[in-house]
Amino acid sequence: MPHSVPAAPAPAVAPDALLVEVAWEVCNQVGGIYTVIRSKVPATMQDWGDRYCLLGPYFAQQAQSEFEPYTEEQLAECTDPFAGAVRAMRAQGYEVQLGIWLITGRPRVVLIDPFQLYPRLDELKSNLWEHHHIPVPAADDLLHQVVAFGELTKTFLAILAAEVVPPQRLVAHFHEWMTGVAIPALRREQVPAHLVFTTHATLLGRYLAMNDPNFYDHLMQVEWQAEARHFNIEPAVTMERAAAHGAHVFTTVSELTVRECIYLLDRIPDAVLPNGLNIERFVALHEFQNLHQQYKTKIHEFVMAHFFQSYSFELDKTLYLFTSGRYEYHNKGFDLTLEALARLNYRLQQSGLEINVVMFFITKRPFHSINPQVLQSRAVLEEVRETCEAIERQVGERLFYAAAASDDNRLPDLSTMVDDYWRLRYRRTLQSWKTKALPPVITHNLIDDQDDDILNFLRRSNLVNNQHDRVKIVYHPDFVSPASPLFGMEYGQFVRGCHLGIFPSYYEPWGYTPLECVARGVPAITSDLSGFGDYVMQHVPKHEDQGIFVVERQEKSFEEAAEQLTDMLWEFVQLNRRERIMQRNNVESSAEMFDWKNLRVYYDHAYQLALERG
Ligand code: G6P
Ligand code: 1S3
Repeated sequence: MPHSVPAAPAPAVAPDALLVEVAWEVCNQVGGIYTVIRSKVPATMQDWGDRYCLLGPYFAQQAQSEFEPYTEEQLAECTDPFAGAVRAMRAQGYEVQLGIWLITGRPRVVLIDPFQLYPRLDELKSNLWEHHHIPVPAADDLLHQVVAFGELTKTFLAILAAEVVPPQRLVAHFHEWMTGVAIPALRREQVPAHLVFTTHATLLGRYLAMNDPNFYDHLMQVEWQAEARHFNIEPAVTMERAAAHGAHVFTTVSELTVRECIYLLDRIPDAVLPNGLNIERFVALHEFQNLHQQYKTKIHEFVMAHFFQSYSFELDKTLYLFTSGRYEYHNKGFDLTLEALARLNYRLQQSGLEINVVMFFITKRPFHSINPQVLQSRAVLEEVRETCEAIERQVGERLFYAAAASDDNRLPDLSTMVDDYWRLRYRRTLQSWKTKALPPVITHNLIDDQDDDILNFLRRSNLVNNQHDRVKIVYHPDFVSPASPLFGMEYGQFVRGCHLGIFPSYYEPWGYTPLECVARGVPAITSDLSGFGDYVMQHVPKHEDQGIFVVERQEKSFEEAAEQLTDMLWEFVQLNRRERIMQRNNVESSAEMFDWKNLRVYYDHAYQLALERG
């Protein structure tokens, strides 16, 4: 049975309130915040409907595919305050667009081009310094866009607030420092809006975690300004701090990030807003299991092309494991995953268990091209398939004729039914395909092959796809997409085709990747240093029975965590098919507790608090 969400029932958020959610990733996919905003829309619209609007920067190329602007007539006819504010802002000479974000829920969005304020950058930057002590250097384009967009956001909200007729009130919710820079100015100018600021990861926390192996032990002693200067991120960190301090309600995404906020931003968050997904479940349970089988078959095709050129193994006894995410070797726990895989390889070799594991690393690294050998192998395997299909057709037709014409009912020798042409072509194609070289551990030619941490680990530990290795590696330094000639599928389809996702992060404010597995009925490993894992530990009793496994890294050494992860993998590979199917059923049924329909309540609590405070 799915667990219920451990939150109090949603308070009725003031029905007279308007809500504007401001994020850099509205109609502009950069990373995890896009997923938060986009997936939350249907649940938010359900309650806020016409009282809800999103606000983001206008970047023509990104907006092109996701944004449908209102025509002049539509804008003129619209009677709500958002349209009123857009018209008023246009009347002041600004370029600002109102339209629909073409995603599930079809919310209204206002997009504003930051570049229009570039002529005023000097003035805006000197105001930021004078009023809020935020330094902005001369040549940093992202900071310039942020500063310009901050000013435009402030202008829009000030106009909108003026349109709001009491008792109607305005809540503005800002995500991340890039939009939060508007907050101090809104407070200074006493714009009557109730301000919520959410940080999804502190900037300094991310840098420190990447560079200090004992980040969590040292967190309490960090001198934020000295460290921010050290990493050359003082302006952005100052903006983040100003937003955190200026908001009526300050929030973050997990208990783990709360600690960072306290020590690096010097404000205790008022609330934690965990991330959810828009969980869409099939009416028939077997439907998602069928999809697993369907996409696993596509992964089989990749695996045959990649490995069988050198040697073969039984696909029916092969498990597909994967990890994915931004290339942060230590933060994302790639180091721990590799260590555990090497140990698993050894255990499998010793055990006599017949299972093989293929482990995929899906991440993004600069590369020259796909390795031509990998592409070539895929192409030749296609030719093998075509040859087999031609032979199948020929044998089929001849067998049919022979069957009809025969006067006994014995099956004729099928091999006599294949022409020499096809026999020769069959042999030649296979001959040209087979090789003695080992299957490459990486699918692309990296620009920096020598210093790549994943490759260096594989070389050091000789985990290089030897025939006797029971754990094989495929490092794919690019996103999986339907356009990719190797996989030719959506990331979500790839996830469905796999058996287990491995995400034992060292630093992860929330971490969507394991949740994306759970939503598709694929079991996942996370860690107690990821917001999601920490949430699961606290709120989901017996989560292992639901196929969600949490590696303990908070109190444990790397060595201990590696052994625990190895044990988890070892147990997983020993499950039989029936057990895996049952486990997937449990995983899928537990996904519901992470649906925004349940988790949105945390946001509403925060808005209620902002209305009480502002
Ligand atoms: C799904 C399908 C089954 C298939 C199974 C394979 O459950 O509905 O027909 O046998 O997947 O599971 P496995 O864990 O071996 O990939
Ligand atoms: C952040 O994105 P990231 O991958 O840079 O925000 C995400 C959404 O809240 C969160 O899931 C992730 O852990 C953070 O790191």
